[in-house]
Formats: sequence, C-alpha cells, structure tokens
Amino acid sequence: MHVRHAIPLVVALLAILVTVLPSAASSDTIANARSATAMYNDPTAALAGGYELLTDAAGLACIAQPGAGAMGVHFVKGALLQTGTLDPARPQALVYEVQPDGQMRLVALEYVVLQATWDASHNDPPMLFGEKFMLTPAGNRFGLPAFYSLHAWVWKHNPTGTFQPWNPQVRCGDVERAEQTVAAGADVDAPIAMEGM
Ligand SMILES: [Cu+2]
Repeated sequence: MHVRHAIPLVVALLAILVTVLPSAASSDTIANARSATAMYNDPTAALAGGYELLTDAAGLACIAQPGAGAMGVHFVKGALLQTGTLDPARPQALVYEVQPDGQMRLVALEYVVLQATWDASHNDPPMLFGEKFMLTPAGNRFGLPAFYSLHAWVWKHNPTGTFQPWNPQVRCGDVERAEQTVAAGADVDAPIAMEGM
C-alpha cells in the first residue's frame, strides 16, 4: 500500500528535478549570487573570510554621490581582486549600509577586475548576469588603476536598477547620526523609507 503510493510520488519528484536542473546548471544567476553570499549578512563573517574595510583617498568609508545616492560601505577581498577572475559566488566586494542602530546590513555585491589584468587575456570587457561592467579610469577616488566593476543590488532593492552603481535609497549620513544617537542613549526613529527584496 505504501509502495503503491510512493511510486507516483517519485515520478512527481523526478518531473520537478528535470524541470529545475537545466536552469540550476548555469551559475551566472542573481539567485546563486544571493545564496552564495547569504553568510555575509553577518559582517563578522566577511572579516573572517578575508574581506577588509575600504576607504577612499579622503579616508571616507561610506561612498556617496550627491544627487545620485550612495553605495554604502565596501569590504574588499584583495586576494579575489588579484586573481582577475569573475565568479558570481565570489564577489570582490561586499557593500553594507549602516542602519540607524549602528548595525551593518548587506545590501549589494560588487564584482571588480583591473582593466590591465582583464584586457591582457580578453578581447571584450567583462560581463556577468548578462550585464556589461562599467570602466572607472585611473585617477579615481580609490587611487586604484583603471578597473571594471559591476554592482549587483541583490540584498536591497535599487529603484534605478539592479545593476546601477548608486542607490538613491542608501544614505551615508546615518553613520554619524547612528553613533551620536547611540552615544546619547536616545531612541532611534528609523529613516529608511523602503526595504527592498
Ligand atoms: Cu561600490
């Protein structure tokens, strides 16, 4: 009796697997990038995994562009930048937004490769998720040689587009404000208007 019921169940499961497997075979998907980086929602896991806080030439950690929005705070893994390879599951940078209570929340992934490294062995600029990387020339705020980068806002919605560098709903002002508020022991009123994804 149990066996007779089990056979249709197995057939049904096989049908599901056959449907799911072809799409799962491609690793170049946002879903895979998201599941591969879920552990980094805890920033201490990022530090333990070799990611380090990045500041720009002015010593700023939270990267913003007045009028366009912000990226947030970047943690970069130098070893992954050195490899010059791109893997959706292993982004060169993790981008966090500092919350009003001072906690850091993972919001985006950033894939980075130096232009000289990439161009030495490729004829075309890099692509991931079907998206072209943007080129940042030398003389940039990070003091890096020319580099290609692609942001993927897989952990927080970006209303201007999943792969746009700036998110108008990320703010940097919260860093100081959070510190002051926490120091004063006052209640925090959350200024975040929208929580995506
Ligand atoms: Cu960025």
